[in-house]
Amino acid sequence: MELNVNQFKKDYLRRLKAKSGRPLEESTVWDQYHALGSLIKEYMTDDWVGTSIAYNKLDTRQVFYFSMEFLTGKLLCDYMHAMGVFEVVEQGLTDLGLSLETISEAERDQGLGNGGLGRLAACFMDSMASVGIPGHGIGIRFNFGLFEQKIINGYQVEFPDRWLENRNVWEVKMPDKAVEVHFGGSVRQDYIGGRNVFFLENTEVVMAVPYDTPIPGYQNGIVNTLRLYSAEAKTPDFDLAGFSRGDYNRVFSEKYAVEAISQVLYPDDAYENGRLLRLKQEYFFVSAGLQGIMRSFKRSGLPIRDFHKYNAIHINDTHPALAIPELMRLLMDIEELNWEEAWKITTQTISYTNHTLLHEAMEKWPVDVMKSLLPRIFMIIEEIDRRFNQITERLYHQVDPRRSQQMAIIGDGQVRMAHLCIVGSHSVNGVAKLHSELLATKELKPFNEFYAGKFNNKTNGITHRRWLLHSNPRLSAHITEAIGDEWIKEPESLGRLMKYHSDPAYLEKLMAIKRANKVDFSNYLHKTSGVSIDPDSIYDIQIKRLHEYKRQTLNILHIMSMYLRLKEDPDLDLIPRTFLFGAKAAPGYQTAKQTIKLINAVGDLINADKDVNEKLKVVFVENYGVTVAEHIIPSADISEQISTASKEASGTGNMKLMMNGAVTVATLDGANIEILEAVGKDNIFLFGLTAEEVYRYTENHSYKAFEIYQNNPLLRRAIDMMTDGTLNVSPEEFYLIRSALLDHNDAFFVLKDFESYANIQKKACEAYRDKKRWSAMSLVNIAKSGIFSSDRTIRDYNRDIWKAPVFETLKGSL
Ligand code: GLG
Repeated sequence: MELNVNQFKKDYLRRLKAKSGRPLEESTVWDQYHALGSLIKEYMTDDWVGTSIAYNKLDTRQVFYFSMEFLTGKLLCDYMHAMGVFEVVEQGLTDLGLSLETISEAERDQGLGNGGLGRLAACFMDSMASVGIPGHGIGIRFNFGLFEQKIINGYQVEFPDRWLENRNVWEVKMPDKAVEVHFGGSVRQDYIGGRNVFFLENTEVVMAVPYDTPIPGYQNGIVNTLRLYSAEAKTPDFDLAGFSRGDYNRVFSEKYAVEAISQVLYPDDAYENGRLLRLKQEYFFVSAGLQGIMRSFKRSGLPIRDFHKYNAIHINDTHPALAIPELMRLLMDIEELNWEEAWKITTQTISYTNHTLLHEAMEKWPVDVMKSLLPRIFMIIEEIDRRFNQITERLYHQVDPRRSQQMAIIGDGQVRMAHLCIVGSHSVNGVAKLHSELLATKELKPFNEFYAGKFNNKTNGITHRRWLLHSNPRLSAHITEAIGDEWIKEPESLGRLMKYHSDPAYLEKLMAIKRANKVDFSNYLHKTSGVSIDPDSIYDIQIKRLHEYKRQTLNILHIMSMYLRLKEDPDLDLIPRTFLFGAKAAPGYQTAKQTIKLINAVGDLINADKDVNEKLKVVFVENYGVTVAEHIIPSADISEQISTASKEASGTGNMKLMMNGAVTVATLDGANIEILEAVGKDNIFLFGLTAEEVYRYTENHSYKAFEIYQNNPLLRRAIDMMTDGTLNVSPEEFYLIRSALLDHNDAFFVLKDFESYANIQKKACEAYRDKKRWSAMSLVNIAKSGIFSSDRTIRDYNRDIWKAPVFETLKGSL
């Protein structure tokens, strides 16, 4: 948009006064933030309204991305970049004696997600708008996002994330678009006008009230919408008669029970905890979202039989799986279509992404729970299952009689949500080549054989605008100086940087930028936690959720072994290295929590020991999340992507780090494999078992972890360090970690991969010594990262699955 500094200052001062009731001199940082946010939102309003009018007017096919999680982070600076007003606003604020940096710190992270899955949804929102696809998000407006993590005495302690405490400037409440969602009750069946009709009776009614947040595309005038639903009790707020009789508890407990639905995000990543409230959350937003879509579709006057031609609904993992029976319900019970018509529309509307092969993450709901919470929905699932079984029975009963049971949606007293998603959608995709291949050839093989062509791959991506353009301004400027700014819209043109591959001046500047970013991060860390780190050491970074399969344990055991070697030989020629960890553990995941304590205990030992602390430092960065990541990633030298092969579906942190010039230490897992393909084997450090080997060891039970423990003295000493008193803790402190490795035969092959990990770490350090070589490696990583932009991912989804139109701009369509 067109905006000059003077106009901005005028607008801003007026807005600040109106919002805070105070003049500039007396305003607080929060007042300043709030005024700025609301002004930026207002600047966006014309485009926002215009976009939705244009989509309606053009009767365009639209995409709705249903996701339990949207891990958005802060929005202010992102939005200013998207609108092309960043410099003007920054200048205007400086003129007024304010600092944009300070003001943007006042914004709370929108942390409505656990990790990769939720962050992916947020990247997709940005890319859909920027690429010009009519695509919107549908989810839940949790009052509390993912918990805030504090490290107290080395332990993770969780505190509620009160992100809405001071209101949210970006959202707009839409009470007129509220819909009712029904739980419980019973189904009455009637035969009217020659057809079976179903009525839900005596249900508990919850109001789903949408809050809309604008999602601006990058300087294209397109503004899509993220719609998050909040649960409210149906008016009146409370029963006044009961209240006056003094029956406060009952009156309020009903209201709280209803509102509990959108109260908190479950803090489990890649793990299903099976709570009833969770199932309520799932149905709540899916039903509300579909009713909203249906309502506006009907307003358009288009025939209901064409629903799938105008709406593509994507479900992010199985959490929104109930979209399938719910859409069937709306089409049959409300729109009066018959089963076959409704089924055709539903399956052609819905597509599904699988994000994990871990069995503990596969959602299953007990039949009796589903039946009593959602009786009509359960009936529909049963019918889908019955019809599907009929076909598989007929096909397989002779060749493989067990197969149709294996493929059933309902089995062993449970509803298997992944099966429901596969049967009820027209596309099933994995999130990286290896993952999609394992889905099709192993985990979901019978389905892949049954549905030829339904399974496909869509390798994940990240928005290079947030993760490079905004969070690494120095590097962005250096890139633009060399190859122009086309990469912002066409990230694959980052490839042109390859011509600087052997240009000493360019590479030197690249390293100077890395150094400056490392100084920035060390200042940030010092300011936020009091810890000092040395920008001349290697920053070796593992940032992601804490999970056994991600193997933070491998990293810390290797650090312990380095410590032991250094103690023995203090003159060991090591380049000083700072190991940084950032990770939240699910509050109920004890092994993961012990790993946090272990990292901190090892850090306490090493950082205080003068024999080693010139060369080694271990830091656990508190409360890892989107904003912390934006500070760390530009400073990274080494990116640790060391999951057990076959366990990490894709990973997306790996992409963010390479894009910022970090070199990856990687197993052949998830998207690491595609990073390898992109950069070539000389620009990545590979180690460890392959997925095939992991499967083989698991299947033939030939792996013996204890033997490795016995035969590798250094590793044994590192493991024993957990219990022998070297660390300042009781011998039981790390009981679960030790027992997982030794008593339970190390399910994630930490011991098996230890030696090759230690070797590759040595190689990485040698490479780092050679500054020229390292800077060239770093450059290749940046240059080849364009394919990991979520713009590419979104274009792939749209080309193969959604098939929505792509608009360069909507200007002129009104
Ligand atoms: C999952 C997977 C990650 C993946 C992400 C996004 O575990 O490997 O990158 O989704 O597809 N639960 C997750 O974060």
